Amino acid sequence: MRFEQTFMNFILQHQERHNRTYHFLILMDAIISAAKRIQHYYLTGALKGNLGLVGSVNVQGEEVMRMDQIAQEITIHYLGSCGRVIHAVSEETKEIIPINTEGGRYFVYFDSLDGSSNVSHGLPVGFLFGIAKRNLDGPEDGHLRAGKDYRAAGMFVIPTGTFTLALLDSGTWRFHIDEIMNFVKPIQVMLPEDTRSWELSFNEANRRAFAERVQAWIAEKERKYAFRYLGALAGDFHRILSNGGLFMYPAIVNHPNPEKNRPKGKLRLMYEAAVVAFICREAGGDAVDEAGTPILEIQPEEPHQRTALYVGSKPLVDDIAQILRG
Ligand code: FDP
Repeated sequence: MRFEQTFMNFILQHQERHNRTYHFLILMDAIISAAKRIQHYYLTGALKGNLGLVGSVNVQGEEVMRMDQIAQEITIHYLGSCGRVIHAVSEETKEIIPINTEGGRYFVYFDSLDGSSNVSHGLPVGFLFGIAKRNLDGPEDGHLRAGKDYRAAGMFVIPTGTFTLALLDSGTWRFHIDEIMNFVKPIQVMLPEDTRSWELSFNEANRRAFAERVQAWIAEKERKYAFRYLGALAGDFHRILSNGGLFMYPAIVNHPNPEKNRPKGKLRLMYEAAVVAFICREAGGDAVDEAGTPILEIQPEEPHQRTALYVGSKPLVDDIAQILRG
């Protein structure tokens, strides 16, 4: 019989090789448990027509909880019970969520159901998370960490069953869910250098609302690369990691209805942009914002801060960054 290496075994070996404690392993066990439970909910919900659309009512006549609220409740439960998390920042909750403020060791920034427009179709959504660590050598002030201070970042594509995890200075790894719901078979992911498979991923409907210099850059590249867009960051970024190219959600500055402009971009820095930027850097890529500033360098001023995002193969990020910096 052939047994694939499990995620837990992989992470155990990683911790032992680096002479680290098991605290991180315990935290990862909690995150994996949450992801599996969300995956189960998503699959069975699709089957029963119970995916939790706003205001919908299930077959028992009860109001259905929205899938993103379910995912949030599941995640907070596991983060709380593992005893290793000081506080969390989540897309679903306005304030920072205190969890184990005395004994906790890690900060977790997450969006446990990203890409909500795909929910009603049962199409892929993401669970994105970044992990930072408290200051163990002195007083901890609990401040929000920039992406460069994350220790790990990961994303599950649900219900596809893939899990990608980047560990600080140790690469980006991809796992697949097996028949008994274990994530197995670590494969190191590096962005391909061969430009023939590269793709551009962005919402084409927004194109004319981007800054002119961004529109001109796209016009120059469009003959060279295919466009792909699923509308869920984890799924779109998963493709870019495998095929190379660039995912972007630029600032919206030229919308015909100026009220719909988003000069700061749409995506959230702490649990979307910095997560994929961290994963991308460990896979040999890079990420910048609308000013060409590296995403991982941005110090968050508030938990739900938005940013424009350009993330992917380094030559393309360098190219657009030069234009963005003017
Ligand atoms: P959604 O609004 O459906 O939750 O930040 C959320 C996100 O999805 C990303 O997952 C996705 O990449 C992007 O927004 C899609 O936005 P558009 O629908 O504007 O393209």
